[in-house]
Amino acid sequence: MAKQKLNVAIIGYGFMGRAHSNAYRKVGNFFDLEYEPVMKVASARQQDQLDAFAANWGWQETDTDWRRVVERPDIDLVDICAPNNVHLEMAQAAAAAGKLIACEKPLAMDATQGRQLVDAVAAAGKPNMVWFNYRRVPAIALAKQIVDEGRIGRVFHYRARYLQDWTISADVPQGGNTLWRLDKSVSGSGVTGDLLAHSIDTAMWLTGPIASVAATTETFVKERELQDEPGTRKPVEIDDACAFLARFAGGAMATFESTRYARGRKNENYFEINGEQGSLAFNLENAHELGYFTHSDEGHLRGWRTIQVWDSDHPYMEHWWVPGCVIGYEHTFINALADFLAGLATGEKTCPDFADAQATQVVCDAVLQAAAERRWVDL
Ligand code: SOE
Repeated sequence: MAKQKLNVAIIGYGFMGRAHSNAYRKVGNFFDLEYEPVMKVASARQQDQLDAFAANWGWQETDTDWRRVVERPDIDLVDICAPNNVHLEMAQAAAAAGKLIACEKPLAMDATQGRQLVDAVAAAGKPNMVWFNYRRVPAIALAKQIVDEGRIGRVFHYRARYLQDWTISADVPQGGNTLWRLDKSVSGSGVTGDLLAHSIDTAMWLTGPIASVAATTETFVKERELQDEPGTRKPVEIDDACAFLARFAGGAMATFESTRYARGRKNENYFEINGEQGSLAFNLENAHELGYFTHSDEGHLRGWRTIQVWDSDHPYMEHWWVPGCVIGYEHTFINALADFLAGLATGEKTCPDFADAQATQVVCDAVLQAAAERRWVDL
């Protein structure tokens, strides 16, 4: 059957611009889909870097005016991977133009903006998604399957941590093209919106809504030079680290911790769930493994097992290589895009969409509020 072409416009060419471009290039090679993305136009502010990006990844055209791009009648899907402070205006414009939208996480700077975006896409009535790519790690998708099959039973505990170490040096500047994550006016928050948003998205996917939080945050380096204005120093306003307690609506309790000051931890995205009948454990630094303990094993055989999530029975894996050949970080974006494109054909909503991502945004806001006011915040 002839494929339906889907013209894509991407806004932004940073880390995520590359990850998403790779997904558009490869998705049709590995997934048999009704829709075929066409890499039509890339948009960003600096023409020379934009041209190099487009040539490297295969975008057909470039345009430094994102508004013109979003309004083009030949564009079907707008992919937003520009910094957080422009998600609102870009996604609002894309929704008003009736486009499909794929937006990088976090959805917005805060839950107030997130609410505006949920309303905008609801009025447009077009499918949308937010790239919480870790849901598409096969081992995390397998954890979801095991939970949904009822194998671990009632959940008592959820424990998550997301650790990195790249901002320890006080010499790392803030702002600019590459370090906007350290500038609150561009990022909205520090590790809470950037890293814990992933942990919260996964946690609520696996364990249901969060009902209340109590938190503490710290900013270890108080002042940093501006990347774009060498010699000028400004206070650092983001949360460098955040730890919070949570209670789930379903009765489970949780701890979450995140920092960019855990020397040696590059991208440790870890969680463990303890249920009445069993437990699950995952660490992104060994992304093809899922720890599983089931109390239903005979006593003398009982113990933690490591499931190597690399067989064709495992989520997503039949689309990739032969059993035993692991897939990696970039594949999570390809898997996510495949789910979105498959959903366009079946009419099934892709998760997480803007409404799901807004639920995470609301938790992030509550965490920051709880930390600022040193109290429990109910959602
Ligand atoms: C920050 O360093 C970052 O790039 C996040 O922005 C991503 O969402 C995370 O997946 C990896 O780390």
